Amino acid sequence: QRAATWWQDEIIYEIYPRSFNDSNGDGIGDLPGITEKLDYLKDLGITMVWLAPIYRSPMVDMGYDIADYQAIDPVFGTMEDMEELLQAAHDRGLKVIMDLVLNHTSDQHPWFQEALRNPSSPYRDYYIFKPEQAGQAPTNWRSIFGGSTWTNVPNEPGLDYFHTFTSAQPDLNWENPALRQELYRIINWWLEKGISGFRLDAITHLKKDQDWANLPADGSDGLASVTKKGLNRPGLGAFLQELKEATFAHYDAVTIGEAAGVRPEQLAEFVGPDGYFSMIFDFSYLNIDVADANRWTRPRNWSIAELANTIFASQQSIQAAQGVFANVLENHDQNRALTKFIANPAERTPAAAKALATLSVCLPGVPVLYQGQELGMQNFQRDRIADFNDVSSLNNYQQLLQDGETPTTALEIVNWRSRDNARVPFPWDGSPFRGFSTGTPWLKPATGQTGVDVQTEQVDLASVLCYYQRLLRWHHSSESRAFLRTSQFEPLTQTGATIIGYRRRSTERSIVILVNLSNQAVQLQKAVQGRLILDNLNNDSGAESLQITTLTPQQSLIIEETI
Ligand code: TEU
Ligand code: CA
Repeated sequence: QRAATWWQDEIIYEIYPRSFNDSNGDGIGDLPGITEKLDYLKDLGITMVWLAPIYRSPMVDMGYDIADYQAIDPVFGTMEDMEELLQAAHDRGLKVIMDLVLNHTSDQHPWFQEALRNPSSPYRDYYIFKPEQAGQAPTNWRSIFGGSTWTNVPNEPGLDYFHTFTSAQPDLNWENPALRQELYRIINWWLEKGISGFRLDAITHLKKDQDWANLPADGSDGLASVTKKGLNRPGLGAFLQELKEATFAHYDAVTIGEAAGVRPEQLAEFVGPDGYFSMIFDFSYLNIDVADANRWTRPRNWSIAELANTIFASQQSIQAAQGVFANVLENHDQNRALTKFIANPAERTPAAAKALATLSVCLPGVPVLYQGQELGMQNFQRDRIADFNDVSSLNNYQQLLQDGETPTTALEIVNWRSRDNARVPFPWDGSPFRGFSTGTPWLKPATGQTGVDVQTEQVDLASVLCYYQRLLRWHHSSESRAFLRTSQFEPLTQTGATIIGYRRRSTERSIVILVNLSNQAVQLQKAVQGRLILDNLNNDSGAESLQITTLTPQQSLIIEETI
């Protein structure tokens, strides 16, 4: 059994600051807006806030393009506002972690600007510059958001710089020790300010294969995904180990790696007791609707059994590695869980949102919620491409048209996948601007989700919000916290095709989680005997012993088994 660490008992909530709460009426959420709402978060039952990037940025990728790692962007406020937020959070017993983008900066960062201005500047070697080959880009790699990974350096014909994401996000050259030391200095500066740790953005992209070799094309654009040469490549571990030793380890900081591409047999190396990070996100089942990793398409068909098996396989590999997962249903890059996991629009009900909550929160690992998930928000349909903001939505729309899709189909696909589904203003109430701002919000609020807002749900015991409160309170209670941290995970296979079930077990206790994601009542193949802890369809959970033989449509149960 691995030793207990403080961060294993946290319940984390991701805030997308731009869309959470606007304190000054400019239509953009900000830090004082977050400070105003800390009591809401405390009441929800979370213990730690993760702030998506708030650094100075031209916002081409909404803050994931950093122009100054040590300054707050003016739209979010000032460094004083940040210090006040930290103080107010700590006063309430809440911790704060920040988002750390180490793979790239903004093209407006002074390092990059200096590298462009002066070819003999040491900052040239902070980034990756390569000559074109007979008018061709140095390699045929496709960036994550579409198009080549190479962009011509202004005023230097024949010379390109490398970017895994948009051309406004030049990649840092991690091969350069001076750059690495500079980043460590910045990280430690933030840790000294009292933040509790970081979520590490795109962290498995740091290492690029140094052969800079072309690949066989994997798309109609003649390019091949950069992930084949720049994701979880040999040599990455040496960077991550050095990073940990130079920074986080000195502060007992919590780290959550956004670590796409980590294979099950690498989990011990990444998140075992001596891993590079405290935990990484388990994204395995968030992409269950994705038909093609290289381009946007309509959702693929999948079954509840497939979802169950994906979750089970993930949990079994993390358990074997003695590692810890950050469990997520949503984040700022994803479509909404209720839309994704419930295929039939008529079944996207509060009950279904609560059943998904049960499924995710009771898994071994640390729950990470995303703003609006606790309200049961859904995707929001837009009928014009102009209503989208996200750079990947706009790029993918153009790519779909180029690939011959009709505008209607392209829009349908973008509506499904768009990251803007998660980025709409947070609904504090049902008014036109959702109580998010007194001014016009930067992004159109979601419509057609009447009653999905804090004001309505706070006073309705049957709401998704009140269920999350009960679930998180139970999770964090002294009765269950240590048990959920230490107990084993066992998939239940004798349930029925549309029930996802698992058991958490120690030598003294056993808790069974049963989740029926379908609209049919389902008979259990084997009855469960025990005390009901939580029923998503019924607010007053009884203490009496029950014999559970059937789950009603969209029901989820947490049962303390009689053993
Ligand atoms: O996303 C990273 C990201 O897009 C990759 O993890 C990608 O999904 C994967 O490597 C493909 O295999 C993060 C942020 O969450 C996102 O908002 C930013 O746009 C992006 O990094 C760039 O900073
Ligand atoms: Ca504002």
